[in-house]
Amino acid sequence: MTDLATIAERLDNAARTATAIPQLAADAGIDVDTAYAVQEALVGHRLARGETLVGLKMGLTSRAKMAQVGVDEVIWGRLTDAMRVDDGGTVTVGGLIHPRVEPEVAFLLDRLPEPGEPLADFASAVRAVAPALEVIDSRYRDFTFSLPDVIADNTSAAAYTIGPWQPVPAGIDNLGVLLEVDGRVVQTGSTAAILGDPRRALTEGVRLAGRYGVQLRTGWVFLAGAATAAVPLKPGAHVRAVVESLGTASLKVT
Ligand code: 0L1
Ligand code: MG
Repeated sequence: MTDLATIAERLDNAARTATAIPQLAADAGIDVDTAYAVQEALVGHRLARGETLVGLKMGLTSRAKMAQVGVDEVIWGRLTDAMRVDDGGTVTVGGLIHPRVEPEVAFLLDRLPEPGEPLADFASAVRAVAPALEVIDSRYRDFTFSLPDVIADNTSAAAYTIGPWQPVPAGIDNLGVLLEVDGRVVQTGSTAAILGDPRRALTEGVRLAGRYGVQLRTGWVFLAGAATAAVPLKPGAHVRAVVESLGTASLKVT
């Protein structure tokens, strides 16, 4: 049996050296709850290096994503300031293993939502909404993992870009979403793919974070999840998420 600290260290090393590792959870007998403890220890390495926790992300919030990775449960991970790439900024794939990118919706939290609060009240908990891109990069070989493995690996979080913040529109449950690479549409979807309504990702995030003792904070970013499957990120590419009524978020790849 490998202890949690050792697993967190191996995942941290894998990310820092951009080296894929074998899955760890099955051999170590790690269940979902324990995997979240590994995730906390893993992100603890980043915080010890001076990074700051700035938000949460939801993962596997769409059927397309669940099917893509063969897992059928919503998961959450932690975002730090160092993962953020300016809108229009650059991601270097050399520091990543096998990165993929996906279009998302981001919330800027205002007041702290209560677990169990009705969906309709959440508009008042959110200061602004934005189109976003998330770069994910599993630290596991072949981008293959079990549910506890991917949770321990901070849900594959690597980088994210937020487009211009917008006032919360009346409805965000069925906005068209495009993912473009070099001006060509490579994925199409709708915000409805995010648990039927991206606000539901927030209610789920509040519930799950509360279960694991994490309290969301005013000013935190919340990535609600992908509206389409993720696509591989290749050097030289210009990637853009277009979300109807919200605008665009983009990044370049070197
Ligand atoms: O953000 C996500 O939906 C990713 C969750 C982890 C699964 C994956 O790496 O695709
Ligand atoms: Mg994502």
